[in-house]
Amino acid sequence: MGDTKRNVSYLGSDKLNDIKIAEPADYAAGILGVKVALEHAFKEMGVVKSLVGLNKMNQKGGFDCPSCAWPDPKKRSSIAEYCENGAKALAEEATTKYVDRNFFAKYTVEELSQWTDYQIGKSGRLIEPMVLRADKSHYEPISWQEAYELIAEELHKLKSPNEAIFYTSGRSSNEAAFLYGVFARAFGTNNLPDCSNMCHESSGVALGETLGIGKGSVKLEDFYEAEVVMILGQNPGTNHPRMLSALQKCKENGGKIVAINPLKEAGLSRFKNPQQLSSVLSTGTTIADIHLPVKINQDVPLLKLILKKLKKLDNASGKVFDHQFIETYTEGFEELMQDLDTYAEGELLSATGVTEEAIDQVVQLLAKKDKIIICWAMGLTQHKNGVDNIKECVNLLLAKGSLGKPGAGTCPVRGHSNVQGDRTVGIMHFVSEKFNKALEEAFGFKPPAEEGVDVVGAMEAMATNKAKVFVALGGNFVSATSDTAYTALGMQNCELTVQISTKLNRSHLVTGKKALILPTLGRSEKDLRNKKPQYLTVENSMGKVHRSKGILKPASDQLISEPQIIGGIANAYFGDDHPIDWIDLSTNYDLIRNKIEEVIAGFEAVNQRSKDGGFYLPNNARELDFSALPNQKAKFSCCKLPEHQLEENDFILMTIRSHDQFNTTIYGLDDRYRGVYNERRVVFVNPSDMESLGLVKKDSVNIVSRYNGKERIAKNFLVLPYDIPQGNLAAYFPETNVLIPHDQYADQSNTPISKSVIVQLHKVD
Ligand SMILES: Nc1nc2c(c(=O)[nH]1)N[C@H]1C(S)=C(S)[C@@H](COP(=O)(O)OP(=O)(O)OC[C@H]3O[C@@H](n4cnc5c(=O)[nH]c(N)nc54)[C@H](O)[C@@H]3O)O[C@H]1N2
Ligand SMILES: Nc1nc2c(c(=O)[nH]1)N[C@H]1C(S)=C(S)[C@@H](COP(=O)(O)OP(=O)(O)OC[C@H]3O[C@@H](n4cnc5c(=O)[nH]c(N)nc54)[C@H](O)[C@@H]3O)O[C@H]1N2
Ligand SMILES: [Mo]
Repeated sequence: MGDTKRNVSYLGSDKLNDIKIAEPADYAAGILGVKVALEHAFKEMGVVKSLVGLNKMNQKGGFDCPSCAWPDPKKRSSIAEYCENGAKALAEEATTKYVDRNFFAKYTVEELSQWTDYQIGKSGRLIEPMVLRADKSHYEPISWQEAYELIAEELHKLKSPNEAIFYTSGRSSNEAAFLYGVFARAFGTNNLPDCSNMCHESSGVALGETLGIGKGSVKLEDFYEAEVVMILGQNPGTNHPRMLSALQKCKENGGKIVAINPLKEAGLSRFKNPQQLSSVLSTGTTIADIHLPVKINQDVPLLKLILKKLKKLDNASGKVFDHQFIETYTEGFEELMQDLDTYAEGELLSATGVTEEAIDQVVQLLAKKDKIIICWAMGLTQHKNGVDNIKECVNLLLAKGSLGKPGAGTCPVRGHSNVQGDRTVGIMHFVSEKFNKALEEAFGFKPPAEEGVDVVGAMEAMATNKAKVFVALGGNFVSATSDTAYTALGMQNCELTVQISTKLNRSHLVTGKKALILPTLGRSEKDLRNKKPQYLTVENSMGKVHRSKGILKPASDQLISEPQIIGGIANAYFGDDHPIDWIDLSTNYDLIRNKIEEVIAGFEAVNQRSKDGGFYLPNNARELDFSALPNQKAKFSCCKLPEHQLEENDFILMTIRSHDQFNTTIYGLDDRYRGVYNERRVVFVNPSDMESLGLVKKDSVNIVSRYNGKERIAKNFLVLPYDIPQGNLAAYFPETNVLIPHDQYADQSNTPISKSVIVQLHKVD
């Protein structure tokens, strides 16, 4: 399967395990969550390291949880300010299993590539730099200096700087990401694709265009005051568990929660707060007051219908929409109202698949309230019309005047713990004149003026031999991107692929002709430079920058930090007499922060303020300042309905996360909340669809997509009956990425359509 040039597999084994199935859970967290968290931690790190590490996670003076980007509350819990999945993330990073030179001497890359992602990840932490030389079958040790020189040599060989690609994943720090972006531009390219191209890029585009800032407007405290929180396309119980505490507080203060999701996710049903004994012992807090089981990608019709119904009520009373707010701060309201008139209610309703009664409950609720927060994640962004999905959310908030006041606003819930910060400090493939000018003033070189490639552009550049060197600051490009076969081909076309990583993953095995593994310190580990402890900064999902300082002993004394690695590469490339002193910068991170302060607005006195508890970056939407937008007004948008050309037996598949994974890192084989144990190769199907296809529980199927005449197959999945809308399917990624064509992505944002893949199920006999 998946054989490529070096004869490696880009998919790994598809053998099935002995699956166990139970009823889906009806509550999240609770004591079982704590038990599972500690089991993972103790198994990977041992008891002492677990307790030391967990005790410092998300606490003042400690390190930022490497899992999601949810902010820390002002008053931290004395028991534990982490969640089950944060503990799993730490366990994964601070594991006491190591991948050393003996490991690589024992297995060829071809052998390792046959393993599952789960087996690969569980082999342990990377602890020394390794090289895979051309035509060799094994990785071998290499010194840091030799590794830097190899990279410099390959970069010097390129005909154009645009033949190199510098990818970033969102675990990096502000300091590392900034230095990396400076290096790429000094080298001469804006080829800076980023994991957020596959993630919240649609949010960035939609919010930038309508509100003048590509980030959310709310602060954590807004949740405590909100009257209504709407959660669309997000599974916080698994992916942002600490958000449940904020929702619990919202409910205690009288707020209502509306979940809009094809699935009735456990975390949106009930929550037993593990930090409160009373909560654990009781039935917990009901989270969603109303759940609208919308069909996949029918959020636009649903939001249009809600707006249409609100409009009718407003026509009668004049009090449902905030006309003064609309008049003062916005443009395009009349056009939107006229556009809504062109849609029939019945047409919208039948597209959503939701009952009118349930929608009316939401309309009644929204009609009377104006402290409304809308939260969303990948269920909205990863569609062809991902940008429109978010513009419809903005329409609703603007019409209600629900922005720039306590308890109201936009909340794109970010993925990786510093994905927002990386973008803030300059990881972007497009050109900002303001940024380039500031960079030129701070460093004295002229940054390239030509736009670079994003993730889908990078995939194409490599597959068509336009790029020759691929460097990744974290992440797992091969498994995370769409169209695994195409990405694998592109990686193998490269002369050199370089992975700066903490853990072994498939991108170390499906490589260029030559490949380097540059192991780095994790968030939780102490970073000493010339015996001086260094700290890093990160930005959370709500635009607050704060300090993160590792406290655990590094997994090996060969490990160095991301800034140091970047400084080493840059120094080898430019030489010692370059005007930028890369070694100095990467030895004392205060110096990098000084430069960030010079280049990026809002970082004034960052060295001082990041130590003093952190600070919020400027946010014009929060301040209702739309002066940077074309007419100095926030914008309503008229969006079209989504289109799917379905043929007989076609389904729409969403590729989602199980409870036991962090993107391509597989913590375990269970998805406890959905009642699936010991297997990831499952596809969730509506029982009536199973009947019409003649399928029974645990039948084995291949999932097949066909776009532009090309068939793609994900083999060997077990059918599970599930409460999912008819015509819709769900399965986990990365196993299903092989189905998503590289040229199917969202308009404007280029985010792969990971949540609406058209597929068929073919029974395997
Ligand atoms: N433990 C853990 N935490 C994580 C991650 C992880 O893998 N594991 N990943 C991190 C990252 S990078 C990110 S981006 C976030 C991801 O966080 P989420 O976006 O919550 O992750 P997904 O599993 O992709 O879930 C998407 C949700 O959207 C719903 N959905 C799918 N399609 C639609 C649709 O068309 N409309 C609506 N309304 N809903 C839809 C699905 O049923 C599912 O509940 O989590 C971050 N945190
Ligand atoms: N089909 C489908 N595909 C998807 C998605 C989906 O919902 N469906 N979601 C997309 C989303 S939202 C995202 S964000 C991308 C994620 O894409 P990536 O960010 O590329 O992938 P991750 O799996 O998060 O990367 C994990 C690897 O990062 C490395 N790592 C971990 N911590 C550190 C660190 O501190 N420093 C360094 N240098 N390396 C570290 C480890 O080696 C680990 O193996 O995947 C996308 N792909
Ligand atoms: Mo993400």
